[in-house]
Amino acid sequence: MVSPSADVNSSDQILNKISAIRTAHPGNLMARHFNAEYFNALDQSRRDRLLEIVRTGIENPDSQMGAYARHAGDYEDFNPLFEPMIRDQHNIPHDREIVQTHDWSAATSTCNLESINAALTEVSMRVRVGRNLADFPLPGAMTKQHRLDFEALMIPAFTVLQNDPLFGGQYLSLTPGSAHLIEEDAYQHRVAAHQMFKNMDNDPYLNSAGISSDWPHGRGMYISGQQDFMIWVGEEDQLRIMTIKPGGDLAALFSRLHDGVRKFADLLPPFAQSPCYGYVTSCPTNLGTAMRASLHLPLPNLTQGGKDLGPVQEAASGLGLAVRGVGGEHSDAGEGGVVDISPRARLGITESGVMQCLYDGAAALWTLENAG
Ligand code: DAR
Repeated sequence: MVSPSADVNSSDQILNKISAIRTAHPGNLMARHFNAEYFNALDQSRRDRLLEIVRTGIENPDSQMGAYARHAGDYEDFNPLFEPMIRDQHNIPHDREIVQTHDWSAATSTCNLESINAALTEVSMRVRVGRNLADFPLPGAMTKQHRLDFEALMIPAFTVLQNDPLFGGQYLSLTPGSAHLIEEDAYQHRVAAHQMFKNMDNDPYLNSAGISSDWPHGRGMYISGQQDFMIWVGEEDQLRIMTIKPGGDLAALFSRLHDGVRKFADLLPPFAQSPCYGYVTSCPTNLGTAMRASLHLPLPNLTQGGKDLGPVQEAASGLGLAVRGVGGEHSDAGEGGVVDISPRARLGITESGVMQCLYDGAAALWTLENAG
């Protein structure tokens, strides 16, 4: 891509490229909402900053969002770029104020998949939140030293967790030379077990955004002894805090995450939060609660035995759900048509609302699956 600090002609080249992407890839929300007049009115310094934010969506035209924030203030500094994209992604109409409130209270209620069907007792369930410290740049703009300093800042907090009766565990670092270094074979085993994140160097979207730079320095994972509570360090957000377990009791899963997030947050400096966008994350898709809650549901009829996700994605969209394969983004359905379903909205909805949307969506898809 043309280097940011180029002259007006290269700006025209960039604008023409974005216009071509808008036509060829209508799902690229950055290209869909990019405003040439707004861009041309910026001074060179802010044009350069903005072009780094959207570099991923230009270099990867098939992007869903096509932009990652690089500093917590980017969402306010470049709101004319971000707001239309955020409203589109989170389905927030222009006449509704964007405001984020937090409510985990339903996590103390009953929300058990067994109420949908007695067979749903060993469902793979996962819920995670992204968090970034206000004192550091977001991962796309972190230097190698930032990444090492951030990881070093987490170690004392992990030491406290290790001695906690409910969250005791260990920290496994990928940083060469770390006292907590995990060997390559053990790391690959943890990736295969869906506990640790994959080598970020293999993700072109993250590469373009600088989020995967200096891999694997400053990356690692804290995992509880029960293997059901994990904290990723240095992935797409500085922190991804998650609970994962088979079962059906969604409320218990959420409640454990809430307890873990509060306990860990009390050990750290403040998280980056936006007045209207809630918890600040690298990707606009994760703003607000910064929560992704998902479960794996066997839907062999709706997916033609896992061969075609199209029909179930269409049905799920009407329920406010996204559907993907069981191996993460851009993956295929698992054996027997098992798919990963999760609420799309994360902003303008509370944590309890996310859990309820997931439960109600799973019930509706289960009914559709078994209607024939
Ligand atoms: N691949 C990027 C991000 C899409 C949403 N998923 C995240 N944030 N992991 C894209 O714009 O397609």
